[in-house]
Amino acid sequence: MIPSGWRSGEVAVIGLGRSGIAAAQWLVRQGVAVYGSDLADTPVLRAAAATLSHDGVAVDVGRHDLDRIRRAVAVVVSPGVPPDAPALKAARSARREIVAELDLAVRALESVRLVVVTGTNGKSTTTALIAHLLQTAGLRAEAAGNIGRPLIDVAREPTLPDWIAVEASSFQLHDAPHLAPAVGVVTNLAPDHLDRYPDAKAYYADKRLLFRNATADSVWVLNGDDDAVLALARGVPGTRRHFRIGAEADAWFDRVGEYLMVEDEPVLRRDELPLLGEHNVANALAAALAARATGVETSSLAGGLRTFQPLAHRLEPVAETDGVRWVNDSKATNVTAAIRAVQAMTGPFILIVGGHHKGERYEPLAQALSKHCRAVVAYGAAGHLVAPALAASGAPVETVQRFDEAVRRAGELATSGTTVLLAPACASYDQFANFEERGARFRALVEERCRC
Ligand code: UMA
Repeated sequence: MIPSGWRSGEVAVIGLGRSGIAAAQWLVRQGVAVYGSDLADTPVLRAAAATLSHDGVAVDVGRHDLDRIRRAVAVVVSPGVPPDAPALKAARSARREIVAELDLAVRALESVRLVVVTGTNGKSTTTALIAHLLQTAGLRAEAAGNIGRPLIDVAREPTLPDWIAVEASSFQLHDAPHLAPAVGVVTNLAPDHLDRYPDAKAYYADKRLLFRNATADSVWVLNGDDDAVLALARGVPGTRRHFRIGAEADAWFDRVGEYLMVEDEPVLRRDELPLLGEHNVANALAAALAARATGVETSSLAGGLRTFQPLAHRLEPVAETDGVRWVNDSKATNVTAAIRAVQAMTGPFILIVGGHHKGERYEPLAQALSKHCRAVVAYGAAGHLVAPALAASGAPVETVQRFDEAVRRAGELATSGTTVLLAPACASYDQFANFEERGARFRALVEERCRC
């Protein structure tokens, strides 16, 4: 569980977001002395600091005490803290062990089997769907990790589940040396987070850490249509299961018969899967194979797939006003995800893009804009970069500064029968704390329109 050396001094927790808070609280409950710190100083962090102090954690907000971090017996890092952050440089220079909150959790949850999902897009939906399929089959299963609930939170429950579907980001995989999934899933790979990685190769290298403890007993569920995924898993021990769209595989989508096929059996008609877009069919197939690898019978898959509720902020239909459908894909924080969202549009739509630029090029999104795209509204810090790139598609493009203005303008442009799609292709940080806050604002603005 906790390395014995950790009790001989103080463990430093870097970053006091959800992961840092949960990790610090778990450690103090185990009788470990904890120093938690966060470089930012906001009212939310101050409130968190007060709670942590009350729990017995020594806390700093607005600074990291680098000497104290150098003296720590170990360092637990939040995913949002980049490896070159001064706090981590200090820890490294003092040869301190640095682990992710995810790694701490893995050690605490030794008895629980893990299905770990990584990839660039579709991780959260696939993770939630795996947990749902396992629960529907009567297994005690939960979803945690990058999906929003720190994994260490699960360790605090009085009764542990049998299985956890864990969404793991590249940031988390970077510092998780003990992670050893029974089943691992890679949904797809495309360049992302280029504001943190020097190039896509470095980003993929962190993704490959999913396999670091692979054995002959491991099962890997891989996207058979994605060469980068297949290359990532090359040479890794274990059993490989593939999912594909339109071509036969262990699980595949029969486009002609419109059926989701698992191990040669038709398990579900496409129109029974309550998710928009073909990429979500791929996610469902991945989840079905992962569930099979945990022992779920094929006969119980259909019930689970049919009853799954789309996650908030992921191609989530929010409302319909005056014949205009509003779809929230605030989680489409990179170009590939935004392309998937526009490809899921089968009729006329207005696209809202923009936010915090992460270093990607937007031309591929322009190429993916179909004839259905009636207009684009680009907003925020990235607006002036996105707008010219998308104008090349021939669709009319308008640029505004504030997010609220973008939603209002999209509403003015939309006529009956049109969808307003929020698929920003950018992070939210220029105007929001995270993509959830942006999606919630979108919903609130749409609901205000409904009341008018
Ligand atoms: N900070 C420092 N010092 C530094 C740099 C940052 O103290 O030098 C602080 C920041 O001020 C911040 C904290 O460190 O307060 C970082 O927190 P965090 O961003 O890791 O926040 P958490 O609330 O712990 O959220 C993290 C994940 N966030 C990121 O990876 C950026 C959440 O994923 C995840 O749900 C949560 O842990 C629980 O596991 C979000 C995300 O955007 C959804 N993930 C990326 C993605 O999906 O694309 C990877």
